[in-house]
Amino acid sequence: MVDDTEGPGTLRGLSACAGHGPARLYLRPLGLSDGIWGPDARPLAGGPLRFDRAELILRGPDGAVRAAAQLADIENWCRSNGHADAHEACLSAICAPRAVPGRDPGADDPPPVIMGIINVTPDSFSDGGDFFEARRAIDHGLGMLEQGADILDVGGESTRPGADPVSPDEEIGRVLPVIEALTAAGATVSIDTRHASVMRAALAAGAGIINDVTALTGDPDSLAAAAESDAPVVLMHMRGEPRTMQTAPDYDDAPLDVCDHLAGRIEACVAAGIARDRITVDPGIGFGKTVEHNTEILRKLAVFHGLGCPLLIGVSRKSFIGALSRGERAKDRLGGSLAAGLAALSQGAQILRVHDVAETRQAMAVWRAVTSHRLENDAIRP
Ligand code: 7PJ
Repeated sequence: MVDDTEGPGTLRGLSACAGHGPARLYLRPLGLSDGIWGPDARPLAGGPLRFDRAELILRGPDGAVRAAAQLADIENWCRSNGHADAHEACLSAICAPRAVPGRDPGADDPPPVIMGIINVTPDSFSDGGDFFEARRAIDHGLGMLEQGADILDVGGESTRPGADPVSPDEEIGRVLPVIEALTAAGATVSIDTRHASVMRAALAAGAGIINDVTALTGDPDSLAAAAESDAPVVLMHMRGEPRTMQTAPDYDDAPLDVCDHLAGRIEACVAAGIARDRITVDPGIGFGKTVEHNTEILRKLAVFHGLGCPLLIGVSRKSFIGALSRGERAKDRLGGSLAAGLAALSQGAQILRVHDVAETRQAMAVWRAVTSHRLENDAIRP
């Protein structure tokens, strides 16, 4: 067995230790760039990022074995070792174009989608009552639209670690006026909830996307509520539930365990009548994960493209940023939020969920200008 704490090995090394019992196959695209051309280059999610190398991971009952190699060599190895079908299924899922919520399907140079966060939860500094909360949330949302948000994510229940749940009726009372006003202003709104009754009320009020941190497991009626609509659904991974999720979270392999969980939730959704092309996945940074789990998931994020769905990432102001730096408070974590967000985009994440829309737009514009090779390569490409 290759010790996978030592990083990827070679395909030859893999042959020596693979093949003991059934294994699940993953491919993690390496070296993603829009400047890669040539016969072996494959597009990520239809492009413009491409890759010609990957890490092949086989995980069986005894653990995982890994090798980094050129795509053609990986394909040949899989054919000779009984993994041809799994390899073809995973590579096709990674490469297939996909509809991304909040993005114009006709765009040929699609920028990543920015989802602006609107929390309609009581603020300890405010005693102005519900209308004041709603007015403030609406103004905040209109401001984010102006700054370039593509989606506004409205939530009425705090899911921060240790938070107490609120009743669905109270949640509906908080979010409905905000959703109505923002959709009337032309915004694409997602509803951040784990309650079926809130999903139904929000969709009826104009919300166009369901965002559920429990991946439709938080309420026995959620799968039905999503299935009876035709809205895109964001399935986020969470280990445990908000009140207890940060108590000693444990994984065999955080990225792969989260990937397997999301694959299971995609199948449950499809079985419940939610079409696969309506689903977006999210590894749930900060939800039942240590700092090491969060950073490993972000480092290896490209493995999630094998699920065949758009990838949404929420890192904005999360506590791992303070933990990696100087313990800054949430409002002082913009720099780390931008760094983690851009790292996710460079691995092909399609949607970023952020508090600071203007700053994210600016960072993204500069990042695209200095990392994109498209114009240059159009001139020299074979
Ligand atoms: C996320 C979310 C996230 C998705 C929250 C916070 C906590 N929904 N809702 N992904 N986080 N899809 O913003 O710190 O990461 S609430």
